Amino acid sequence: MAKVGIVLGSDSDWAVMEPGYRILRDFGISVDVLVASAHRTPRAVQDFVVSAKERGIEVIIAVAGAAAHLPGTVAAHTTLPVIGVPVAGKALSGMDALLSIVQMPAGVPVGTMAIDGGKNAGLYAASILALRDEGVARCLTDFRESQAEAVCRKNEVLRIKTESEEKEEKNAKTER
Ligand code: RP5
Repeated sequence: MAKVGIVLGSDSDWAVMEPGYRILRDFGISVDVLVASAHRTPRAVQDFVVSAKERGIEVIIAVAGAAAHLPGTVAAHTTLPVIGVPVAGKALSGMDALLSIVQMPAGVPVGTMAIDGGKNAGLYAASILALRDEGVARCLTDFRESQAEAVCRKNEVLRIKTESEEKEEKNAKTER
């Protein structure tokens, strides 16, 4: 079974990552979740990451706010693909975390998502797994199709609304 690891710098980061976790579970992907901080519990981070491959994990998502060194630290301990999710903190609205994660020096990459981009992190991890897992690939295609259908429905609702507004305007003018 396809498997992803999620490391959260704090339990307060869960709200950002939960939509991505849901995507992974909906696609039938198993997920190991750990709350562990690069500065508060560095040994726990290391233990989780070093043993990840042998536990079947193929991609790791690391979620952190503020001076977010967690994704880089995770990447330092593994050659598995690491996806970093910057979390919007109070002081700098996530810019601090974004720059900490995205500006990895050459040699140890972290694929960086948008600030609070937990849902895309789940989808991106799924797309990596989809390279070798047909079931995940099918789920991803279905997800894209239903997303496109939802856009079409919204477009139709807006078209009807704007056309009827124009019609009302025309009728009002001819009545004057
Ligand atoms: C970071 O500090 C965490 O990733 C979190 O985003 C932020 C605040 O952590 P808490 O004070 O809520 O535990 O390490």
